[in-house]
Amino acid sequence: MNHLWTSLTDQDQAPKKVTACGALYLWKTFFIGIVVLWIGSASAKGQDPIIHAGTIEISEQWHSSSVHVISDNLTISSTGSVTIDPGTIIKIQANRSISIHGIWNSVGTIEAPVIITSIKDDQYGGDTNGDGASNGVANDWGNLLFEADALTGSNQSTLIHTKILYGNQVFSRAELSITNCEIAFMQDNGIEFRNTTGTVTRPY
Ligand SMILES: [Ca+2]
Repeated sequence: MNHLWTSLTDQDQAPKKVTACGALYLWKTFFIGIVVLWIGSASAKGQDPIIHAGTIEISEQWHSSSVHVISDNLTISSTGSVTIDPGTIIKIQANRSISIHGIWNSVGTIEAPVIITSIKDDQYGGDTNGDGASNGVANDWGNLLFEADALTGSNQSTLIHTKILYGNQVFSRAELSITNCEIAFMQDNGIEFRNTTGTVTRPY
């Protein structure tokens, strides 16, 4: 009978307590891990943007792990190509524009659209401009311009599941394919094609 009362040292009894504590410890670790990941993600999207300006002459892929800020006018040269991952947020400073001579592929999904918006738009990616709560308004930024010498045919630029908000307009002199996109709160025509053909498919 004595061995029943010395169970703290009994190898047959102790593991049950250890297992219970271990499960609790694992759950707490898991929960803390989730919180750390959430804070880390919020920080990455709110305070560590990737800055773009000037001319891009090579192929780049922009990922959704950081907000991308267009701090000054941006040109994609005839040799340049930018491919944008689903869920990527791009914020454009006041009066700045993006001009595309090469390729601009904005490839969102219905679950994770690409967002192209104003630096003041805190709805996406948090308070990137660091001024507290702020909202975008039409004409905050300039134009998304697809220039006449932009690549055509199978290399033409595409906008898929992309939201374009609070600029002046999307203006295209080149072939351009737009599928399942939302272009809203723009100052001028939301989108204008001039001397070219464009394809707009299945708008929201
Ligand atoms: Ca703000």
